[in-house]
Amino acid sequence: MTIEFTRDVSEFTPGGDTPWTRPLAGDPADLQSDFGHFLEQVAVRLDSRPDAHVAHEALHHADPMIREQSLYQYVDRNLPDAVDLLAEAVATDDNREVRWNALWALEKIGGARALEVLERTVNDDDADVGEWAGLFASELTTGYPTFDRRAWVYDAERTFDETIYLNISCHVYVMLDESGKNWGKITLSPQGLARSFGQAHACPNVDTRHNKLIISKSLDGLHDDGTPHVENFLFRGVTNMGDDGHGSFYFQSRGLRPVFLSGQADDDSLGHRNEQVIASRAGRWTLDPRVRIKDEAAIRYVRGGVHTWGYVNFDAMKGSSLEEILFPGNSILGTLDTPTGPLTNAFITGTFKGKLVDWDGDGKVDVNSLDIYSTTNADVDMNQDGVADEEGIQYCPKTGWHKQ
Ligand SMILES: [Ca+2]
Ligand SMILES: [Ca+2]
Repeated sequence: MTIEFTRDVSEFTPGGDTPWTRPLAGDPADLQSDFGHFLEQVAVRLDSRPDAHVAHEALHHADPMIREQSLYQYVDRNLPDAVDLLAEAVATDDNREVRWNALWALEKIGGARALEVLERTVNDDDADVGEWAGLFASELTTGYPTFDRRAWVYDAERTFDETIYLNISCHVYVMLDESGKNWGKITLSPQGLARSFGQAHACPNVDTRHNKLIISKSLDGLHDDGTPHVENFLFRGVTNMGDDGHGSFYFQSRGLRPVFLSGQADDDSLGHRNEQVIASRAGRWTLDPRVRIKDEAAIRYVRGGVHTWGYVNFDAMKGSSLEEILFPGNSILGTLDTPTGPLTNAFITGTFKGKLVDWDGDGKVDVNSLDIYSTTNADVDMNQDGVADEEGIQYCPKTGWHKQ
């Protein structure tokens, strides 16, 4: 079908490399307003390893983070045998996080072959790997998660009713120059992101969870004394409980934190500026009526999307290998609407999934056993006694950023 216009409209039609590729699909304002999708069309992958090298490292690299990164890189390249590579990692890797994040990558690919691998892993020897497999298979076929029926353990003495370990998978689109035309892409698997940004935990308390949530991030390997680097975020928002047992939520966070001009956490060599950094998160959690906290059902699982901005010191990364780039603290969150906004050069967009896990291998799901260095107001609390180390300080105070 050709539409004939009576006047020349060429000046209004899109040009360049991104033509409208879905005729009759609907309104482009609905379908093409995702900034990440625009960047995806122009960005070049900064991981330049040959495909065969990526596949080899996915199965054989000594560092589980690099194995997982390689799996996610392979998937991002849309290679036809990605399902087979993921299936082999699920079957052979000895790191449980690599295995369950490989299962998640299979869910992202979708389709009958991926579903078959998920379904055959449901009764895995590692109950959490098996539960993830069943959960992803259920989501692929129904949109809803399923859970197994293990016993569970809850510690009433801890600050948070639940400590949910978040697997976050994201793409980081880095502006390569001032032209606005050239973007690079770094795909981060959950362990890759945790290595550089820190491991995130969602920490709901039953009585406040519909409107308030602490996300606490801890990063190992950054401090010489072995203590973790901690960043906490106080999110507030709303939760829709219209679908029984499932809460869909939208939360925002704004907190004072240092933007280190080095682009690296706790590296004050180039100075820092203290800014209100914002973030938002939206998604859905699911209750398990079997797991009870204070007479309420526990959140057994959460999933959602996240996008934020960051500052990557790209000059320091040029010519570096993956191992050299993904070191603790080598990327920080930034924000657009502040005096340091012009430094912000990386759009971070991704998804997260977290469920309750048996961390100590006793066969019981651990509801709130993970160490979380935060008060219920997101202040840093390194001795986990519920009292802020310094009132109002949500970001690791080790550098003294809050006093300068
Ligand atoms: Ca346990
Ligand atoms: Ca304390």
